[in-house]
Amino acid sequence: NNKFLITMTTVNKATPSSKTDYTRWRLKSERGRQTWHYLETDEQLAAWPQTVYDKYHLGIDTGLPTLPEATSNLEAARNGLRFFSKLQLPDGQWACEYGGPMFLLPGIIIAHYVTDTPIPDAWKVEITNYLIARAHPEDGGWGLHIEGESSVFGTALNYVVLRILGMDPDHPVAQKARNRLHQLGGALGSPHWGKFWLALINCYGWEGMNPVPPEMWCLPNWLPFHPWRWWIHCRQVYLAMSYMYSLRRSHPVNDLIRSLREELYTQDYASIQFSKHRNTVAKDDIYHPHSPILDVANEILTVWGNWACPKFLQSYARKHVYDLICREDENTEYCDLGPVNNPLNFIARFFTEGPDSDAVARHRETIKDFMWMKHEGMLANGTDGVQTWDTSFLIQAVVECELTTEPEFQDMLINALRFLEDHQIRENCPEMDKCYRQQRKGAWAFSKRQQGYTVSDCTAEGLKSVMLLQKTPGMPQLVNDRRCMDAVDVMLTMQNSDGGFASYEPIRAGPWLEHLNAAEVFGKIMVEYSYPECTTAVVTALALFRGYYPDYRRREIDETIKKAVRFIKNVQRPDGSWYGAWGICFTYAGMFATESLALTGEHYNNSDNSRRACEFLLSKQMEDGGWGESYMSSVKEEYIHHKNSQVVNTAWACIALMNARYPDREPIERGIRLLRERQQGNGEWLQEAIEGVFNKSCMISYPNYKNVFTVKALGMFARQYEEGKAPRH
Ligand code: LAN
Repeated sequence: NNKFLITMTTVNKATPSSKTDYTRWRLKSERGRQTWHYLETDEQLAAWPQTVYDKYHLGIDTGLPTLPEATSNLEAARNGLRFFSKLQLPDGQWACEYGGPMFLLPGIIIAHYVTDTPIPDAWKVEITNYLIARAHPEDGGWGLHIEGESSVFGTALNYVVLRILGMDPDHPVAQKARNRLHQLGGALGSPHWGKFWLALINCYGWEGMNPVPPEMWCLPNWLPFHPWRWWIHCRQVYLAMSYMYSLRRSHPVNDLIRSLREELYTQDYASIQFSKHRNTVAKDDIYHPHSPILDVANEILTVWGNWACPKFLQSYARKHVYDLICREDENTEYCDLGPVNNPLNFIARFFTEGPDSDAVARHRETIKDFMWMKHEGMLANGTDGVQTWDTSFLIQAVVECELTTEPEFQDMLINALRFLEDHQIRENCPEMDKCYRQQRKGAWAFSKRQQGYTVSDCTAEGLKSVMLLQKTPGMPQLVNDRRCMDAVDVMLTMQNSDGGFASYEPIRAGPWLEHLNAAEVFGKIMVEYSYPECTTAVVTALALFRGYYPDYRRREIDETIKKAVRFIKNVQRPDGSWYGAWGICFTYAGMFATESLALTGEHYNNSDNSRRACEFLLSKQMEDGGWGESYMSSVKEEYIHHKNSQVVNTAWACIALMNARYPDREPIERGIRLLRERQQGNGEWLQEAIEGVFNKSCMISYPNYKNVFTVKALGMFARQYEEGKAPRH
């Protein structure tokens, strides 16, 4: 196939594979919708030149110049921004890889397979390359996430992906992965979601899956365990899953499936009695074991589904669930909440409305938004991007550096502001109560407006960034007062009774619902929780807003802030730390929590909480002056050092100490020096260990952090500790 430059590359040291021509890949971002394109003809190539950001993400030399060596910390921050400004896309945001989880690609590829959606050849080559590059270097399997140990979930599903994409079962990579899978006991030990995907492609029996009855959506809303109260990611995944579980429809058997049925198991497929394996889960896969209550519920619901559920109720429930699936598609312009429910909804619509329906055509487009191309190949991102989130942090880093009026950064900032303006959500979902949606008019989502899901801290960071920039002389005023107030209105609907803020919605049910957590591989997935990170983002946004608009809902804002700071104090651990749910881990949460304390004037010299926070962080500083946290901190809920210091953890820890106005500059300066030493000549920082996490067990990359929080830390240090300026709080 001469479409690809077939170069023999050595991926993962051992295995030669083909590679596409990297000079032909282009990243396009239209109003936040980011997609990768492989240009096949020379005319296309001539019309669409490769940019610096394309090259950067593909690992091609960008040719960016070495900058004059920084002679001060502020100049180093400037250099960082000079570099980072080159990665901004024309629509104003900083698209980047958002990989890590290894269970997303299988859903996307299986959705293509089941719906007969062609997979572009260039994708096939590069997804294969990615999976080869990311196979466990010793045993050849895949885990829950890129840094994890091989599991049945990761290995069985990614093996299926390789086979769908055309890899021969005798290929050494396939052989090695299969051996690993068999060592782990074979695909029978897949966790619940794995069993589901395998059942869809007819490589597992539906009767071997613990039930996901759609009828639960017909229960009265006041019931404390009604699915509308679950955490949105859990509820939207199980929503679509329940529909397909109820249909029990699988892809017709063909040669590939016949072959997979033999490859995935250690026993003869025909001999497997799937109904006996509902609870068979490989021990290495289990993070959250079943509770006895869940086991009992599963037994009852199996009987219910097989024999007791009246037909009329079943078909009523299916219709109801399908209506919710369609609403989800429409409310999100077919982006859907994330990369698990997007392919699920796609398949549900395909099964129900057929291959030529409008819904299927739209899904065939939006599913592309999750794909990302990098030097290792093509992967699935954890969301349809990090657009709003990372754009907000960049703006705030520039604000901390007090460089918002610098002429050389004007275009970048105005473009970033335009992006945030464009991506503020302007309308609530139609009939939002019927689809159990949170108020969203005025909110920002994590990725883009089209996706349309309010996130408490994305709204807060978006609002802060807009307000801060719009107060800068010379900046256009794009978001008017009313729209800032709308954002505040949304946040004020979201405080929990403990004073904290959760992610997408206020808590709708108690943590006891984790007893019904059936996913096996994730912890804390059933309901919302209050998080110090989200809480800090909201209170700092409210406080900033209160400064600009002192009369708007003043009493409520004052109350909200007071209660929220109390929450932050309440969840501080005895050792002075906070557990971070979304970044790794205690350094991340420490950065936020100390900012909340600073907001109410609590610093090292006048607050016990602040002092304990500093002491905790200082006790973790490494020999070289940096901080480095292993992702095992998140898993084990205790601080675990990475073997090396990390620029991102170092920046977070330094920011935390500066938030607390830690009086001795020496330890902070050592951290700052480390950031300086690791900065490259062109202003960038290089990728180190993975930065983010969700559901305690799954890691996720935030590659922009290394270029943003470093700049912020340098700027804060320069302004506050070197120039002696008052901090913003
Ligand atoms: C994210 C990414 C962003 C993150 C922050 C804004 C950082 C956080 O402060 C609030 C929660 C949020 C929005 C978040 C929630 C869970 C997400 C969407 C993710 C970690 C990215 C991927 C993850 C999602 C659940 C992945 C799909 C997996 C399932 C278990 C359905």
